[in-house]
Amino acid sequence: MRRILHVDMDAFFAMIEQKRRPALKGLPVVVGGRGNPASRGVVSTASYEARKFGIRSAMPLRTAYALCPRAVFLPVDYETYSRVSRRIKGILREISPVIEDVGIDEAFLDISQLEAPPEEIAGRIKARILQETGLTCSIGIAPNKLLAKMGSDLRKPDGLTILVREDVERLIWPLAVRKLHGVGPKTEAHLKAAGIRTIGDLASLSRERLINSFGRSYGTYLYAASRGMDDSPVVTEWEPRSMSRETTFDADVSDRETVTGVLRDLAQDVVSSLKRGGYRGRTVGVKIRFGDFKTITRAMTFLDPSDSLEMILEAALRCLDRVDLSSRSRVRLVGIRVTHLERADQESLCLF
Ligand code: TTP
Ligand code: MG
Repeated sequence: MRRILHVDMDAFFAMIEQKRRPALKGLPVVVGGRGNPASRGVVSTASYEARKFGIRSAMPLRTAYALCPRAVFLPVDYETYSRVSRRIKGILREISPVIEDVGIDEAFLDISQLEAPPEEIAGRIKARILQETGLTCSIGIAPNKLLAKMGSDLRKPDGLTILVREDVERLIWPLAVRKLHGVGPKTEAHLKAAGIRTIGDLASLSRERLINSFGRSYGTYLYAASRGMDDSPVVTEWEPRSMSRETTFDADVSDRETVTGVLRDLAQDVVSSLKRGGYRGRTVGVKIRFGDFKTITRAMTFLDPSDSLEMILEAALRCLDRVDLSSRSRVRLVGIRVTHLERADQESLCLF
């Protein structure tokens, strides 16, 4: 059975602001737009204190102000939040490389292959995020993504919910249909008209009835999802397709020595990047741009992917040999590109 973990940060933007301005701790904080409640814009995040006044994400700032005039309104500082987000994803990646990044403050991890018990893994994640960012998160662990995400939402903030199949009836069925991933306001209204309010109500409908009302694909989805069934995989990040480096000379050059020397440095750089990411490349290409902007590329492919500086440099120099440097104007730019990348650990990633 798979073990999937979903992490979702608590009141993400607001907590970051409260962390860096300790005077805001315990106060209603609203992050949104340019932070001016009299201007247009909507609430991105409301701190838990602000939520007590009924303030919610996506609400106009003006409405939020009407609900709680003494709340502290702050502009969205996306750059800082993204930086914190990257730091958190870095921590998660260390726990399991099988990670699906689903938003600025959430991610799925497949922890099926880890030996430690789920409580311990969750505890480790919470402790490291708190230690490195000062923030709390909520975690759900379940046999699939659907239930893991619902789990992380069940006990916020700083929650941990471990769900097994048998919990679906007791913990998931009483929830409003809207809490089911993929059920939007339209479906909710449609179901409500038929007297279907909870996920349990939905699960009482036959597959045929759901397919009749919602079509084969969505109907089948609702049938499975209302029973807590989901076999969608954790999709790891997109892999880079290539790694490249290039240099434009201050003044165009004509001698082969200089071009070769620069190509050597660029190859060294690109090989360091490959090694850092754990990649090997199958194809090496060289780009030469002349003073008249005419650009020539040459490439060569290995039998087996490589991250060896020696092999990649040699391939680059052989590509360079196939460029006639004497016939044209002087060289303006030289570049190297390694493509058809493969990752050393890719095989093991494909196993689950
Ligand atoms: P959420 O995880 O939905 O919300 P949250 O982290 O603020 O609060 P919770 O404790 O309930 O998880 O969204 C994460 C961030 O994404 C949120 O801090 C701000 C941003 N966001 C918006 O900008 N607009 C929106 O409508 C929502 C829902 C989120
Ligand atoms: Mg969140």
